[in-house]
Amino acid sequence: MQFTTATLLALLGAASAQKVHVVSVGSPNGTLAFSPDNVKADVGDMIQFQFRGGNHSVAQSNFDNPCTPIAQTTNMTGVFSGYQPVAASAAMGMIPTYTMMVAAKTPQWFYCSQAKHCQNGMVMVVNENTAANASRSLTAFKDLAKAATANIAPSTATSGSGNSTSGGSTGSTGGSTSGSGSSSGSGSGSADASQSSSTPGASSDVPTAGASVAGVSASMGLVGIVAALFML
Ligand SMILES: [Cu+2]
Repeated sequence: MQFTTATLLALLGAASAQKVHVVSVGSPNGTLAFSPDNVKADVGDMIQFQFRGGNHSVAQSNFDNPCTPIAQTTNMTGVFSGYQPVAASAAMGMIPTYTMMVAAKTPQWFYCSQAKHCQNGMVMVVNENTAANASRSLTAFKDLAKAATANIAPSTATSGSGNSTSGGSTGSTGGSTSGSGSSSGSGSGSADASQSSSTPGASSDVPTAGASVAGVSASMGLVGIVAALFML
């Protein structure tokens, strides 16, 4: 799987000025944070979440409803890495990762759906834009999160367990670059499905919404392509 990851990154690197932004999720000593938690990224850049310790997730909300899957408040499916438990002793090359493509310059808000991690500040933003709206800062988002009455996990997406790069097999079945995004979200709704699968068929062409979902399936598609290359 490292091989796949390396190849994927090489492929992406070759595809122009795309950057990969690494975000650490948690740490071996139990930090409840994304680091960095405020990322500026261009459309087409990748964000690779590296799960460093504990049992965390990356889920997408909107600004106004932190700690709540974005699918519950909009018609977006949103991003969900599933839970990624990591032993504190895990070697660096063995940690799970989850990679998504940035599909918009507009602010995108994320949280960890584990326990009260979201309320405790385990949240982050991609492309904060306080110039457009000073009240929509990461600080303000953390304050809102602190007051959230519940921390809700999205229903498990197809990329749910394990490493999204090795999840390429899943991706290659669903993830075409046409970006319907339906590969995530409509998933199996396993044990922790505190969300009724209220994804109302989030069909593709929602402006920013569909866009970031499309980003995910596009990246999964790429992984699929990489996997396919290995089959040759
Ligand atoms: Cu967490």
